[in-house]
Parts: sequence; structure tokens; C-alpha cells
Amino acid sequence: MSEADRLARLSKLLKVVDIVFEVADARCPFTSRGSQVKKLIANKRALLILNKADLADPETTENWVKFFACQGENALPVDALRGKGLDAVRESLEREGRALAGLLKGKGRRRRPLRAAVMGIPNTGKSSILNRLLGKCAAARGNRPGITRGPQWVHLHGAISVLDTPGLLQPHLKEDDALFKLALIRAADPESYDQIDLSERLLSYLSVNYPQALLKHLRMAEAVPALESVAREKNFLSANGEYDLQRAAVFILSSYGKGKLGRISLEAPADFI
Ligand SMILES: Nc1nc2c(ncn2[C@@H]2O[C@H](COP(=O)(O)OP(=O)(O)OP(=O)(O)O)[C@@H](O)[C@H]2O)c(=O)[nH]1
Ligand SMILES: [Mg+2]
Repeated sequence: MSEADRLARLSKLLKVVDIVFEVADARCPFTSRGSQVKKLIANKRALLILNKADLADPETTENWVKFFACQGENALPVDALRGKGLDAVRESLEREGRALAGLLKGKGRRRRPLRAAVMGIPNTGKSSILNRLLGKCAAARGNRPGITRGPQWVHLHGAISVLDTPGLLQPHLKEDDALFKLALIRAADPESYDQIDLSERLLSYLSVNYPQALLKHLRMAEAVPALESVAREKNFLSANGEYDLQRAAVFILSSYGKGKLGRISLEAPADFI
């Protein structure tokens, strides 16, 4: 199915949806709100979920919640791995369900389940949120983009159905800084980027914004090591006896992805004002 057909199919499905949960990554809530998703949900009731809040700097996430509130948007920080923050999502689903029931009753129409949808760019945790809400693994998930291949209805209980959707990433992304962040959060396939370049950019970002991260969490001897120092400290050697920078790069990137460098946000509201 072509990209255009996929979007047309989603757009058609969205017509019957009452509310959309737009899932962004709490580490970069601005950059991880895709323009395709925005366009598709422009006329829908929507609520913003800042998922993976466990990996983001809590103070920055708080600032993001205030930033979105100033723009009239309700943003809910969530940690779908541990189920934190999902009560607020459940409450809003139930509130929407009651509002729908009242509306249908007022029009003399038969009651029907509330239809919600989770949408967002790839790998933000849409399926994980659904599974958590459901209390079981109904939707496939995994730590790379493109796990959910097509839209899939999941019935939470009699009164609520939720549509899981594949991650949508606008093609031809050009902005270098955005690509750097999207590769780090694995919304864009990190394999298609130069891992050494990516990890060096991360190290340089850390040196400015979180200078203690490597000392504290990886027990590195230097606060701002070059990739070669990482390889030396970890004893990553290639076959010819040189330091294995590729392995050091993958190590730094995967440590970041797993939260092993601490809770690190990639952008703050002040960057966009
Ligand atoms: N640390 C952390 N990891 C999470 C959280 N939510 C999901 N993950 C992990 O993120 C990865 C992606 O989760 P999915 O639920 O498959 O994401 P998705 O948005 O459905 O991805 P696509 O269907 O590929 O677009 C998995 O490895 C999850 O375990 C979270 O709140 N915190
Ligand atoms: Mg999915």
C-alpha cells in the first residue's frame, strides 16, 4: 500500500473516532509531534500524551506541561512501562465516554462505545500505552520504528474501543537538528544514520546540558569524553588493536535509549520561544 493510500485509509478511519490520544516522546515533545499526525487530527478532539516520561528530565517535562497549557492543550506525562500517569488517561476516556452517552441520549440515539485512537510518530509507545490500559498484550510492541503495521481496533471494554495506529513520520525530513533527536529516540531508524556522528553529537549535547551524566551514571573518568576515551575506558578494541569507535558509539546510544545516562531531555520550551 502506498503512503498516500495508507494516509487516506487512516483519515477515513478517523472519521468515526471521537477522541485522539496523540503520543509524543517526553524527551522532545515539540520535535516528536509529527506534521502528518497534526494534519490528520486537525479537526478532532485530542489529548496529548508525553510518554517515556521516565527517560526525560522531570523538571523539563513540568515546563513542557505548562508550555502546552498556555497554548490551551492538556498534556499528560506518562510512563507506559510502569503504568505511571495512565490514571489521568483512563479518567479522560471515561469522561469522554459519559459525554458521548449524554449526547446520544439527547439526540434519542442508541448508545455505542466511545471510539478513541492512539496516534503519533513511530516508537513513541502507542501500543505499550494501549496494552497497559488493557492490562494485557493485545498490541505488538518493540523498540524500533514500524512495529505496528496497520490500524487495529482493540476493545478496552464494552464501552470503549481504541484504534492502535502505525507510527507516522513525515518523509523527506531535512532539518538536521530534528533528525538528530528523532534518531536518538528511535522514531527514525537509527541504523540509517552514522552512529559515530550521532553519538558524538549526543556527547557534545551532554557536555553543555548534562555535564555530570557520564561521570555519575557511567562512571567515566572524564565529564566530556571523546568517543575514543569511551572506547578506551570500556576496552572496546577492534581486530587490528585500535579503539573500536563504532562499538563505543552504539554503547553510548543504547545507554541513552535505556535511560542509563540518567533522565535527559533533548529540548526545552525555551528553545522554541
Ligand atoms: N522507558 C520507556 N520505554 C517505553 C515506554 N513506553 C514504551 N516504551 C518502549 O518503547 C518501545 C516502543 O514501544 P511501542 O509501544 O512498540 O511503540 P509504538 O509507538 O507502538 O511503535 P510503532 O508501532 O513502531 O510506531 C518498546 O521497546 C517499549 O517497551 C515508556 O513509557 N518508558
Ligand atoms: Mg505500535
